Amino acid sequence: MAELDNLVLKLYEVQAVKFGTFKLKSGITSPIYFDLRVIVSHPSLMNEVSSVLFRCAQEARLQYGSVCGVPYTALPLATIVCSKHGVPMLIRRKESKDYGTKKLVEGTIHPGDSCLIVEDVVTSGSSVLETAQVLRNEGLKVTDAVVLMDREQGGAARLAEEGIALHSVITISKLLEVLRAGGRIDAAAAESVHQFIRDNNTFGASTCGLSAPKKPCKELSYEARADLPGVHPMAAQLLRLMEEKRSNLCLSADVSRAEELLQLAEELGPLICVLKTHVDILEDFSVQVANSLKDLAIKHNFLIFEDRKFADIGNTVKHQYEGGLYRIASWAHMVNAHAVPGPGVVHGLRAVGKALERGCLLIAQMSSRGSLATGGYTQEVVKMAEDNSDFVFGFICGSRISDKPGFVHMTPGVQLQSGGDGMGQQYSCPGEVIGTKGCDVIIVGRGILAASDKVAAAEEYRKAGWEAYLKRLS
Ligand code: S5P
Repeated sequence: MAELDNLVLKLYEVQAVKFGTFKLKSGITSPIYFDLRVIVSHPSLMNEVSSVLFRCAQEARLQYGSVCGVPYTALPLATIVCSKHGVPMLIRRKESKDYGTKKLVEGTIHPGDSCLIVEDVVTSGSSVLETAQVLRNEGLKVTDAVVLMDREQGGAARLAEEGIALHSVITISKLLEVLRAGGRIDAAAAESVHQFIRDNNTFGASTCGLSAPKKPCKELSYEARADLPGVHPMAAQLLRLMEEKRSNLCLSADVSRAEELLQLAEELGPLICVLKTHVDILEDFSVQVANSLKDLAIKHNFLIFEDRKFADIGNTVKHQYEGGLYRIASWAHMVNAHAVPGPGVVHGLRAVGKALERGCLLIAQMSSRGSLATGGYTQEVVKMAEDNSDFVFGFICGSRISDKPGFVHMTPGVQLQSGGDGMGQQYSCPGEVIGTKGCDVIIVGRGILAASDKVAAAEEYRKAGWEAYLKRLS
């Protein structure tokens, strides 16, 4: 115990932990700040931290075939652990190389082996999860992570929900206790940090408490997510209206005549959160049709999503979005884009849509058999969304691919019975998409359009999607 106390004091001495007023990346002001990066300048401290991390894994009797440090701070720590104890190491790249093999993980991968994750500080658990996801995509098992400092803000619960046990060397409560006893901070500073931790739990504040819970905490409701700071206005609006209408159903209104489209919007509007169009399927599109659709969106409180899947260079998509016959930007609240062209596609769309308060979804995965949008590609799409989160507010995907609560996950390929359509489309049921896969919105086309009573079918999907969401919350 004394050894750990000593380590805490040393971390304080080298300013790896600081007290004051700090503006975090999220915009929140924090009374405490960790910067474990500084320890690379203190070799003996590096060795000490690596030793306690290794011991933590030993004490938990963890079995693993390799170790991977979360880039970048934990990378040298993992290196020391592996070098000292003869454990094979894997390196996760943050960005895949633009050339060559495009590997996201360097080192020899033995699919099926367990890989232990090493991290310096855990707050929400998102960095550990990102690394775990990349390793899991390579076929590795990830069940445990060791961390020097658990900020006790919900990370352990979030990770537990994803099947990862978090083993921490020090908790923030312990750190405060030691610094207080050692006279480094006063009671007021300690209390303000305690208060901050209580107020900023990233994962179901009420049930998490101050210490890492054994059971996963409740996940955030759509409404709670809408209220989080920094959430894109389009995501906030959508999440709020979903809660209001008790609907996470998006109707894919893939019809060929405007009259049919408007009739669907009128009759099914009250049951849906989003109406998705492919206006280039319409035989008789006109600006008047778009205006009528806009009126119905206001009347029934839903958002319009033109599923154009932009996939060209920025300058071209800018014109496709703004002009031509369809003038999509003038009536669609949201559009989607493939990430294939690189970030330019988002920049082109943003040049038109940002001022109009529009939003964009990136296609990270597809429901069709043999889709190439998997693994490293999907990871890169998530990164592109994070880098452009002033315009991108979510994904078209088949499972939850980002744990950032501001991103909305919308999933096509949904019917009450799983199966396919003989042309590559693959269907999952609402319970699986919302409950098991953790997505937010089900996109349903033929499941509703082919029914003789479309209103009754839409209500059935709405209910199934909503009940799966409520179950997930509980
Ligand atoms: O991966 C995808 C992405 C999309 S947006 N798979 C899809 O099926 N979609 C769209 O969702 C597709 O273009 C269609 O409009 C809708 C699914 O329709 P359904 O009739 O198969 O439910």
